[in-house]
Amino acid sequence: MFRKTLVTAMAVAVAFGATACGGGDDSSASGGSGGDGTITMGFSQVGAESGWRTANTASIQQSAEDAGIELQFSDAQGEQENQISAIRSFIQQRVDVIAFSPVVETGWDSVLLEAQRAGIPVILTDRAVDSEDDSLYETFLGSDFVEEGKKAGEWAVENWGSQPTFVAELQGTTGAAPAIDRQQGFADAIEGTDNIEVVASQSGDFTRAGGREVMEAMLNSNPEINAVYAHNDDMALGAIEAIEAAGKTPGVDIQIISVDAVRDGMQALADGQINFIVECNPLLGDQLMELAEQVVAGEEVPKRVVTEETTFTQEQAVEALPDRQY
Ligand code: GZL
Repeated sequence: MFRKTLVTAMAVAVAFGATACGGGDDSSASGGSGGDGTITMGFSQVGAESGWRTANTASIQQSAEDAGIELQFSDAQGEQENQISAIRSFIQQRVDVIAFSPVVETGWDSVLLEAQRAGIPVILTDRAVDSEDDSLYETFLGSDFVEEGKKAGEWAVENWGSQPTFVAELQGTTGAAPAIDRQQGFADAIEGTDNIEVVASQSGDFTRAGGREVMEAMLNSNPEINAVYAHNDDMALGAIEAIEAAGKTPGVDIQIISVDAVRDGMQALADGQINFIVECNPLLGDQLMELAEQVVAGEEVPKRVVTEETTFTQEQAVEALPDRQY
């Protein structure tokens, strides 16, 4: 009897020890920092919905290679449940660190708690979560989307505020931090400018097709529209197609403000089809890998790392285009 109890107790101790080791401390586990000290990162990406996302993915993959970090990359195709499954898989693989861009703000606490209990640190990149408990992640690396919306609104007040302006707002993905915050920042900035009114506001899901479809519908039901605020360049480019199909000249009959400053957007800006773009920097890879190394080494990191970004007028786009990295 005693022998059986002892064997059982030892089995439990070994099992507990393996679990308590958490992310990659146990070099004998699959995944995780093996004996050679290579860091393994599990990354769950939103999808491939826009030019910005393509540039962001390329930056992360290249930076992981440059840093010698083993990247387990998962494309969620825009579905939150795919991201949650990927994070659970990373936990099972006992990676050293998990990073992801949450497709929407809500619904993350449970899976982030699982990562915390497994001892695996999490880095939020690009988009934020609405968790009350910020111990569930080490840091957020990305843009200040409210500030981006504010920059767009301030340009609108400056350039549209002197005449009656009826704005069609093309929102990003419903529930996504950039969509919520860019709408808020723009609304705050135009508040009190009587001449500017958002007469229609709907999600185009950050895609070119979505921007075109929503713009077509808006023009049919709001013929007075003479301005567009698009939460990203891909939707602005789709709106341009709809505006031209309606026999109007984008950038002239209907002025456009957009966000991102990816190459296709900058080209439309330089060509006069878009009037102003607020930059949103997708090149987060290097900073992400530096943060991952610090976090895995147990170093303190800032809770929020906001990226540098600027704005472009049509003249500035002509100047900047030749040197754009994305
Ligand atoms: C912003 C990012 C947004 C971009 C869109 O950081 O999450 O998602 O503005 C992309 O182009 O689809």
